[in-house]
Amino acid sequence: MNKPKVYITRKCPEDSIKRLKNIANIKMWTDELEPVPRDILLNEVKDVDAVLTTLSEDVDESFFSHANKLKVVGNLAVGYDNIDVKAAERHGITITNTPDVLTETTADLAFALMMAVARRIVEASDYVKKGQWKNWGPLLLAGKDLHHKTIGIVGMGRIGTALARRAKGFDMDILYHNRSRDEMAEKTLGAVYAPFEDVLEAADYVVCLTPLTAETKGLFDGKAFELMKQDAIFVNVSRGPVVDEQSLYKALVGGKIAGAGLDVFEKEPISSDHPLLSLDQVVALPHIGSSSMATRYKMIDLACWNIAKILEGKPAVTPVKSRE
Ligand code: 8YV
Repeated sequence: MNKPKVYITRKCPEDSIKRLKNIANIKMWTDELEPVPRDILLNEVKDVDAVLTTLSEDVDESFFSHANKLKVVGNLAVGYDNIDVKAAERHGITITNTPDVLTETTADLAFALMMAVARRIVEASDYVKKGQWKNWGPLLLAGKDLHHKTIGIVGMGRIGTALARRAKGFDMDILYHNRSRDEMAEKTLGAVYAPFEDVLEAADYVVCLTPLTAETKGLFDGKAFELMKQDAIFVNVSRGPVVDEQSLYKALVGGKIAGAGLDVFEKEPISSDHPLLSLDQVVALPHIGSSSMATRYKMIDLACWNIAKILEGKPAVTPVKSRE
């Protein structure tokens, strides 16, 4: 019997895809960093049973219209805003994501960004490396505390709760805003639910963890930054378009807020001459929220497992449905 065919849109380590190797013929794009060109991808889609995608691929109506026998698209991310899930449902194609396995790693990075901006870690490291450290002064590179401050988490899903646990360990007060209440976090961590605007007004650290949807696009606009405390630090580890970057830049330059830690941007990769990158009070990362070696292996394995299940005629492990 012919084995099913799987196309993988980014070069992954051979030992990370072993779940699929025995059951499928695998073709993989040859570059680890450069995305597969659209025309090549659409050509590959024609002849395969499954595709393992990343956030770089638009999995939309035109993608599905090229497919002849596609059964499943396994997205290598918990977010799936790159995928038109409704279109997939119309075509009878299963979409899967990689939840849970990346929760703790991404929460670690969110906390690291809060810390990096608050304690000016990047500036301070540069100061030493550039040979500027000649002396000591009482206020040399003085930053802000995290302990006993208030964190405001916007988007209290799995990663939000994991971040709240870290904040609790730093004796922080936890405010959150979410579509639904998180009773467990309220009971066990003392997290307090508040309307979006109230979270912005009260928090010393505002962390954006909400998925990108039609409702959340541009959620952090000029008005939102205006509401924040002047010494607040804003962190985004979800999706760039949830933030209006021009408003964020204006808020930072105008002293409406004190700093920002950004792992995601409206357009990725962000151009190196983007105004936000010129600011000392901004720490910018190349979308590495889930990027620990162990977690990336787990994500690839889960994406492969989902694909394998569908190819074996079984239900996927972590399928996604279109949002209402
Ligand atoms: C992705 C992410 O893994 O999971 C998500 O939604 O944003 C990251 O963890 C990364 O961007 C690769 O697609």
